[in-house]
Amino acid sequence: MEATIFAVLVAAAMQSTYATTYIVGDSIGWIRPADSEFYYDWAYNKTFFVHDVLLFKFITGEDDVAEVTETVYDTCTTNDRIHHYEKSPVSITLKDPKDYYFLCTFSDHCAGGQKLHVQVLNSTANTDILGSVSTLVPTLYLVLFISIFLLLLF
Ligand SMILES: [Cu+2]
Repeated sequence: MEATIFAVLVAAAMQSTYATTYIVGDSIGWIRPADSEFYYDWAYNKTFFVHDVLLFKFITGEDDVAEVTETVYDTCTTNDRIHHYEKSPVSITLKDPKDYYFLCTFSDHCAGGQKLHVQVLNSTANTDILGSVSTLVPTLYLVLFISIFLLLLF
């Protein structure tokens, strides 16, 4: 029994080391924002790595998600899509270390700022200070879990 709990805790700790799920716009979700810079600001202080997940939450039929090229993102040419997702919620795993561009294809939503650009970094290349800190925190959790486990055992 303890071994099972331990395995689950370790799996949870390992998971947090390798992937983060971001709810796009946090509590605001994915809508035409009041402030056209809203999604730019939302992404600005975040560092995205390969395997992270973007979760777009919106009302199906009122908004949607299209993955597009940089040019389309800049110009809001909303009929030119790489991928198109219409049913909320939309979960997108950032599989490649590259720039991803998303927008909403409904009327003037993109022009109003309902668009998102994220730069995704290779998770094995996060050797900078920020990367070291973000992998250190889950490791501390893992050490904590192991300590609790050993306390329960003996
Ligand atoms: Cu929209």
